Amino acid sequence: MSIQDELVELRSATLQAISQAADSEGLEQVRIGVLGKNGQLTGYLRSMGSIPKEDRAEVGKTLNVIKQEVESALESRKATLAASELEAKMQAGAVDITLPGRAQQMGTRHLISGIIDEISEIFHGIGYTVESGTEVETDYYNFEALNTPADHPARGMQDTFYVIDRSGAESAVRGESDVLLRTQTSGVQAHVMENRKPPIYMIAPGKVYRRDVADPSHLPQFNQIEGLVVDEGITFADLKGTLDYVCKQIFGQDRETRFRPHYFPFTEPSAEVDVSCGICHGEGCRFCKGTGWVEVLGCGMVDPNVLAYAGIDAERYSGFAFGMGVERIACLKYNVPDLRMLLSGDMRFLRQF
Ligand code: 2U9
Repeated sequence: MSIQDELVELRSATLQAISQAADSEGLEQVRIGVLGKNGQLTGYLRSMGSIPKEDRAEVGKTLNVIKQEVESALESRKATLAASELEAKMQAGAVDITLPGRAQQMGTRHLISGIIDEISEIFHGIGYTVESGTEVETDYYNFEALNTPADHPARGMQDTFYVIDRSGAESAVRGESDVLLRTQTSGVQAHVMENRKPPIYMIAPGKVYRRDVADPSHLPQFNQIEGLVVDEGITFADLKGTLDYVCKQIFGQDRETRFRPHYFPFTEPSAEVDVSCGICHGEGCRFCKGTGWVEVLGCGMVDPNVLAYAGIDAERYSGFAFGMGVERIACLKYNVPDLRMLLSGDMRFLRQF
């Protein structure tokens, strides 16, 4: 085969490969194979010196014509492929601006916030102030000032999360740190007693933390509303009258209350308060485990030691305190069987309230 025939064959094979290249990448491979450093056409151009002198001009002319043809075919195929690739890309990322937008779901106030507001309103109505404090507290205000020293057995009932101080990490291993996530809001009352003179009529709503595993009746983080009254002449009758009134406001006027003796380190005497079951009205059913009563809060007369810790004259003043779990109150009020449902974030559940 003469060199001219070889070139004619190379020309038609190259132009066919160019027209058949499926994408820019394939086209680039064709270009490299023909015009690249080691390309076929480049090879012929390089070997011009070895072509007999009499044929050189003719072969050179053919090579130049083929080179120009190939270059212009490459250019035009490149433009065609680029346009179709851009089109495909635009199709893939296309946004249909005629589609209706996604409506933003309106949020609602969470049931727990609703109950906190409702109970705060009830206490506000009988002259109580609503106080708040920090969720991180010192061991002193969370336990010690509430008559619960380090070796007190009641500490075990309320194990918590200790906050590690990075600057003194070795001494702040669990149990040695004296900074913790509060297990009760009681520190707020202790701070108020230290900073304000009686009469004190206050509640402290807020988040508390305990080293508990979540189950239908426990959460490692929940909300409490605790209350404290310190004044002259406060008796257990004041405690009973106040909490009976508040329970009726929360659950309904038809609900009875009963006070069962109990133990808390910070109050003496102490009691747990039950309200008559809202399902069976005291008859006994599955909801109240056949007793006719459901437990709603704890309370007691403030231990004189606790008053003394805060610098209050326990001879002159007496007081009562109480505490309730807001999630528990919410579940009792709305017959929710599992505390964890309140944290599920399921809008179908939360919108009901
Ligand atoms: C001071 C003095 C006394 C707070 C009190 C309770 C009773 C109580 C629990 C109910 C369910 C907490 O959410 S719960 O786990 N609380 O029963 N709390 S008296 O007494 C205080 C607080 C502060 C200075």
